[in-house]
Amino acid sequence: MNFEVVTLFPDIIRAYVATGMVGRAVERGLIAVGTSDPRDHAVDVHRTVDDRPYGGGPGMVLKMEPLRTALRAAAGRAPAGSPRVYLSAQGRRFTQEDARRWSTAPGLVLLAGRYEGVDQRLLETEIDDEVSIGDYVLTGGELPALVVLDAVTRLLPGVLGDADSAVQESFSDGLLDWPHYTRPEVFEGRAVPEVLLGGHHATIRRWRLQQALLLTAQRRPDLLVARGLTAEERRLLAEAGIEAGLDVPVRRL
Ligand code: 9D3
Repeated sequence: MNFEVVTLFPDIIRAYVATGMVGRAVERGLIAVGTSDPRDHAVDVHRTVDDRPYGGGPGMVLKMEPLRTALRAAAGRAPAGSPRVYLSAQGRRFTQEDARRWSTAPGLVLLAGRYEGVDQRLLETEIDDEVSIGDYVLTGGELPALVVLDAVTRLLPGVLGDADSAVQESFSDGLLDWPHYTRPEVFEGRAVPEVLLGGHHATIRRWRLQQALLLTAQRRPDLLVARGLTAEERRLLAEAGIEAGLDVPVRRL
């Protein structure tokens, strides 16, 4: 899959995609990541990419021309039919469902905004979708573009190992993860839960599911409502003193 990122700070993108699991995906030819810098497409001597907002007020707005040229250069390197996505604080929330959908696209063109944003006419004529990664204020769209790239990349065939891919299919799908432990068995007086030392598979499985359910009920009850609970899961929660209300529907597998 070919990602093209339009950004005034291509170094941020290059640094991240050289590293870790995404870096491996690049090395193995599973993804390619290009960047396109509007500054390289500015035509005046100062290489101007921004200008003052019509109507006044603070901040600057990314200008039509260098941005459109950079975006079209990026889109031209991506396969036909690659969605063009603008990362912006005004966008709808990016979700795992978007990651899944975009993981089957031929490519993805990501536009990272800076300053107060981009000229509205560019969004109307050149952009297919506009997403935010959450309700906090960042300085630009580069980190969000990397968040999208990262979430999409790990879904591509061959990127995750078999073990990780299998985990995605497991019974705890839609829940927060259970707690993890590794050696030593006791660290500064804190012991690993006894149940994990026994090697009793069914018991461990049950305990992990119960832990995942408890944590999800405490921190993300919205996930439980969205997912529903089987009779066994409801029992595991009740055993730990949490009665899931009628607002948590019955889960049908
Ligand atoms: C007047 C309000 N503006 C500044 C405080 C709005 C504003 C402009 C530019 C707010 C943030 C930004 C820069 N952020 C992004 O480009 C961005 C973003 C974010 O800030 N939070 C979550 N997701 C995203 S995606 C792009």
